[in-house]
Amino acid sequence: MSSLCYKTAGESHGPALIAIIEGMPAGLSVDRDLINTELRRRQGGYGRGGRQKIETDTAEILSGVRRGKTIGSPIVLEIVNKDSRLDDAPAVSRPRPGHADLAGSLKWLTTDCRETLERASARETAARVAAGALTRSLLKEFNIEVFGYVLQIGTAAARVDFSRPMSELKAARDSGDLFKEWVGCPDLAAAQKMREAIREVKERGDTLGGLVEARVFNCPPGLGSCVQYDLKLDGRLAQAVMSIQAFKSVEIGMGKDVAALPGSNVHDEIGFDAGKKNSLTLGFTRKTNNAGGLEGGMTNGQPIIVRAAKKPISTLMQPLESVDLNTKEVSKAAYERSDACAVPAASVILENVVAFEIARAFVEKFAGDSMVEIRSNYENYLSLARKLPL
Ligand code: EPS
Repeated sequence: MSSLCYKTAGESHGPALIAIIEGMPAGLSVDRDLINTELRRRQGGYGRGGRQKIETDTAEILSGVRRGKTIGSPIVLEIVNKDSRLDDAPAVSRPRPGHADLAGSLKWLTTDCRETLERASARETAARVAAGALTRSLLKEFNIEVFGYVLQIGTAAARVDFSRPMSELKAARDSGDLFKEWVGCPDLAAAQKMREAIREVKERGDTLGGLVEARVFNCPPGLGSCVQYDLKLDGRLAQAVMSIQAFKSVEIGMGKDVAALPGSNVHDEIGFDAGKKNSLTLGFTRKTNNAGGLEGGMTNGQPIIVRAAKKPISTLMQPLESVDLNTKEVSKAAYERSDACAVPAASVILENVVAFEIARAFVEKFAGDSMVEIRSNYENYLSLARKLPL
């Protein structure tokens, strides 16, 4: 049995985007509507450009699923591009500062940035969202919930009370027309300020970034490992999240704020409540969750908290200074149709990228070829953990 992993393929204006997922256990009912709902959410958000009016992203399942259930073989998901014109797309010789244009042209020894930008484009995240959303069918079987949202756009910042019921938080986060006003923030007053901030930059022909956060609830302890650097779940999450197009930082829990505080204000004191022994915390209580659910690269039964910063989109309507790669003359960077702000979409991407990494660690810990085997290993582990000391 291979470990759970995926690759994507496809160019922004090629015929399709593809995700190939390996290592999904057999016998999992695949919720295709869930995948398509996530793809639709990724397309939305106030500040998106013209491309999303052309595309209606849906995933076709080309392999690995029979009668709605996985059969253990590789799963191929295909998202067809309606705006498919790769061979006809014009050459781009004036690299956009901040885009992959210049670095890619130097790497592949070309003066046509198109060769790089088509694959570097954030359109690829549709395939990543599809792969992540597929694993949510597995996570749902174990009641694991991932909630992604927008924490900040420009300087407009949200305050979110996570003691509110998840259904309320979701309803608030998802309020507003997906393609007109949605910003993906459950703090409605902050959401209004975010919309204003986006409108303002858009009018100036500029772009805006922000902060997105994902929280994972009902994750059992023991996922990830401290024994090797590449098994640490915080490290894996950081790699997966940092690789999302335009992301510039990743934090777990309290993140960079740990640097300024003494240990007594950072670490989460441990208690025990026998009445909670049957929960996923196994009865261990924490007064705070500054660690963001991960200690030593392993889950500790508390919610996992991952936060990331996305830079403003690098395609500007009022382009920055650049150099023509053919003439070496200074000139304004190229302008391609683009978004003024894609932070709401980034929260959906983060949510599903995090989901994939949690599912990967879950399948590793409770390894089995079928869902029946995985469930049995999961239940057996929890029953042993509740009996500690053995
Ligand atoms: C992108 C450029 C734009 C964005 C694209 C990312 O594409 P186009 O050139 O076709 O207008 O819309 O994002 C998506 C297409 C998407 O689905 O998220 C870029 O250069 O990164």
